[in-house]
Amino acid sequence: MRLLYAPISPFARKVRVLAFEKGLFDLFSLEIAMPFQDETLRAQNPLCKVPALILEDGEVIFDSSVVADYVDGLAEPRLIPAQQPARRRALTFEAAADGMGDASVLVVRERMRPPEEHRQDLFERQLRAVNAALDLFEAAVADGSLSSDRFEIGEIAVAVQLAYQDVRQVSDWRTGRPALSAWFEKVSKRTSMVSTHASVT
Ligand SMILES: N[C@@H](CCC(=O)N[C@@H](CS)C(=O)NCC(=O)O)C(=O)O
Repeated sequence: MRLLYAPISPFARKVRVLAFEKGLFDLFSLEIAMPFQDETLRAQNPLCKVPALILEDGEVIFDSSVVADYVDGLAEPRLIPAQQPARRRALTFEAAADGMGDASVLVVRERMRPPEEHRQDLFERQLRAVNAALDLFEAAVADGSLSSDRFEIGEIAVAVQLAYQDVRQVSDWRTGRPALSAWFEKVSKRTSMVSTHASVT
């Protein structure tokens, strides 16, 4: 299987971390694709986004939650819980983390635009989404619904998006969020996180 990814993409990293945690990392041949520079990716994924997974028979699957679900089904232990309510709670954390990532990518792109083209209203709306998601995660760590004793899809999705906040300096997310900061400190030491870390050069 070929996993098209970008080194700093948090969405692609979610899949890489999940595969690593399941011991399936070696199943993938990793291929870098740069969605904003390389339109050839569109032949695989019409949205021209990473990650995209190309199966042995040429079938292509995306987006990251679909790829994660496919990879999770390949072997035990399942990191997407099968039973409710654990399943819906984990998937809701994944959705909140992915949505925070979508908003963060827009914040980063908006900052790259010349000041005269800046859309302050759009920018602030995305930052409100980022901050509200971060507040949700802070509360979830504090009440134990995000755990450092397990590292399932919800935890993985949140961890990779927090790392992206740092890599792209999207927000000063640690301020006022002590539980989330301590949680991230702990989970980012996992081998799956360390070995998939990438920085902007
Ligand atoms: N919802 C998608 C989001 C993926 C995504 O936005 N990936 C970024 C890289 S971090 C990308 O490829 N962006 C290209 C674009 O937006 O045109 C998923 O979960 O896979």
